Formats: sequence, C-alpha cells, structure tokens
Amino acid sequence: MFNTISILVPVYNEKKTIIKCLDRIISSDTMGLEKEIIVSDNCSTDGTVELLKKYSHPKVKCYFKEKNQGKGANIKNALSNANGDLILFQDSDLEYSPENYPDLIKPFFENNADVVYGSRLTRAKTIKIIGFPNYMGNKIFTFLANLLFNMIFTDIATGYKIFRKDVIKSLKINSNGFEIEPEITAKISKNKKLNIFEVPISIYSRSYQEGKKVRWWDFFIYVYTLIKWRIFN
Ligand SMILES: Nc1nc2c(ncn2[C@@H]2O[C@H](COP(=O)(O)OP(=O)(O)O)[C@@H](O)[C@H]2O)c(=O)[nH]1
Ligand SMILES: [Mg+2]
Repeated sequence: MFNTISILVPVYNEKKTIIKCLDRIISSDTMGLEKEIIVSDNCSTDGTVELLKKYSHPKVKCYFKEKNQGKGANIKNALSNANGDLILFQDSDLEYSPENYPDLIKPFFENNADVVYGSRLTRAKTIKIIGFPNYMGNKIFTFLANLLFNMIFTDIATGYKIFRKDVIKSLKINSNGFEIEPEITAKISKNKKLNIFEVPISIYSRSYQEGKKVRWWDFFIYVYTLIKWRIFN
C-alpha cells in the first residue's frame, strides 16, 4: 500500500548541519519504504548552496529557488517535486533526529493514520532543557488550536509532520512564511475524517547563537493564522 517516502528538506543558511543531516537521512530506517530526498534551498547566502552543488547521491534531488521567500514557499517548492506515498518534513538544522522515522512511520502501517505529528512536548523521548519563552509560546498556541478546532494536540509547531501524499497535496497551502505550520494544522483539524496521530520524538533545541531563526513575533503570526483559518475555508 505504501512503497515510497519523500523526505522534504527545506533549507536556508544551514551550512554547519546540512550535509550531516543528509547523511543521517540517507542512513535512516524508513521501514522498507524507498526514500526520495528532496532538498529546496531558499537562496542561502552562507555557503549552503555551494555545499549542495558538490553533494551527489542518487536518492537526493536538490532544487534552488530563484527568489528568497519564506519557509512556507520553500516547503511548497519541495512539495511540488515530491512523489512519495508518504511525505515527511525534515528541517536541516539537526534539532530533529532522522533516527525517529520508524516511530513516525509506524502509525501509517499499524493504525491507518493519515497524518502523524512528532511531539516535542509530550514530553519528548529526549529533550534539551532550554529557556521558558519558546516553551510557553508553543504551549499557548497549541492550546489555542485545540480550543478552536476541538483537538488534543500537544505540539502543533513541531517540525516533524508526516502525511499521506493525497492529504497534504489536497490542502492548497497559501502561506509563504512560518505561518504554513498553523495553516496546515488548521486545515487538517477541520477535516474530521482524517486519522491524526502524535508520537513522542527527540529534540535537540538550538540557541539563536547557533542559528535559530524563528522570532518572538512569529508567535503572534501563529495566533492570527489559527484564528484566520478557523473563520475562513
Ligand atoms: N527562515 C527560513 N527558515 C527555513 C527556510 N527553509 C527552511 N528553513 C528551516 O526552518 C528552520 C527554521 O526554524 P528554526 O529557527 O530552527 O526554529 P524551529 O521552527 O523552532 O525549528 C530551520 O531549520 C531552517 O533551516 C526558509 O526559507 N526560511
Ligand atoms: Mg529548527
């Protein structure tokens, strides 16, 4: 029923981690699913592009955007080139671990899942103890999403989201920035026919000095986006 998995790797200025990340994806266990690894670079300026142009592996396809837009646009670019039966989002900063793939994939085989989120807040299998603001932000907008859409998520902003291809391709995603995450959560939550699961994952959070890109004002964009997609179709 499922034979292939597309691993989407949207990347922007991650020269320190991108190659290590690709190596770990290549050697990861995808439970017998054949891998298609799709990298989309959003006009990185730190040397990531040069590293990717030198990198060659039969399972890895790299796409280079001509115009720098937000992360949402970058994910959509990767998605438009993906053909796997399952589609998995993989940030290239190594906060998330490809070693968690079997846990993320299992519910598709065992529980008839349509969507699986890897939660950092259940609490996660392995979690780095970090500052309070980020944690609170995640808690607050996850609570808001649950309230608005009558759900019981523990972590809607997780980078680990995996979908049946037809589910993600049918969403008609509008967002070009980080608000792609709440848009996707809102849209799948509105479709009460979907089987959505959450599994605990490991998370190795990084600091702003180490290259973290999400900013405090993204919290308000998240809240606005959730409310917007509650109201509109
Ligand atoms: N800002 C930005 N980030 C991107 C883009 N494409 C992929 N990313 C990745 O998205 C992540 C940004 O989020 P990050 O700062 O790590 O915060 P997180 O959402 O808490 O993991 C990084 O892994 C980036 O490499 C893009 O086009 N723009
Ligand atoms: Mg990250």
